[in-house]
Amino acid sequence: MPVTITIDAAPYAFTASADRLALIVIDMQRDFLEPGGFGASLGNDVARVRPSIAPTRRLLDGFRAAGLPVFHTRECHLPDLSDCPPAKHGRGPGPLRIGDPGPMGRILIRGEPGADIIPELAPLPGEVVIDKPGKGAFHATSLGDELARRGISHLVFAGVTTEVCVQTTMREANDRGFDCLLATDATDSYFPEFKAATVAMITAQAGIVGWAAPVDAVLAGLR
Ligand code: TIU
Repeated sequence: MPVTITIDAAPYAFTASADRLALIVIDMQRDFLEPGGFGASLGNDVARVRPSIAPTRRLLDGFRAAGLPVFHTRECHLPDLSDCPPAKHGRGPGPLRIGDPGPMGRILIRGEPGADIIPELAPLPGEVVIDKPGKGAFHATSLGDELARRGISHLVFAGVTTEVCVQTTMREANDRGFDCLLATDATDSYFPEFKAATVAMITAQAGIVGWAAPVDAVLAGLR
């Protein structure tokens, strides 16, 4: 019989069968967390999202130690930008746009140094890495199939930014029938007030989108 994992969470306890639970780390890439990348090109202060790195590492270590599956995503585009809608390409203050050369290679392009996951959180062999052209990780990717193939029904989320790619993916997952929990200190926004609002809005209305809990509570549940 698989073990049932119980996590002390808001708005109430999150429970999952251990053989159906996975961690998804969203877009912890140099392009969002280091100067000179996509996040900075949009006018953001990347220092604001770096506090989530250490808690995300602890969460990763906990899932790895428990033998539970880990998925990573990267927001990035094909070198010819064929998967980047003109509406997305045209957004932002400039002068650097998606595909332009920057200090970490071409901005938000697959295979460039900026699109890499930061070294502190590098995927291990066997962990699935999903390259995604959108904010949501289910849109135009194999994520849904990869999760279905493993019988995953419950997801713990970490990553950046809380209200953009993390929340979009949680909402996609929620509509696809997954129970989702956001690890509150393993996610950050360039706008602290947006992070706080996201945590509040996903857990309001009896968990209309899902659950939220700090990394310590998630790790206590895995033990
Ligand atoms: N700009 C911003 O807050 N986020 C993104 O563009 N992508 C992700 O959240 N990964």
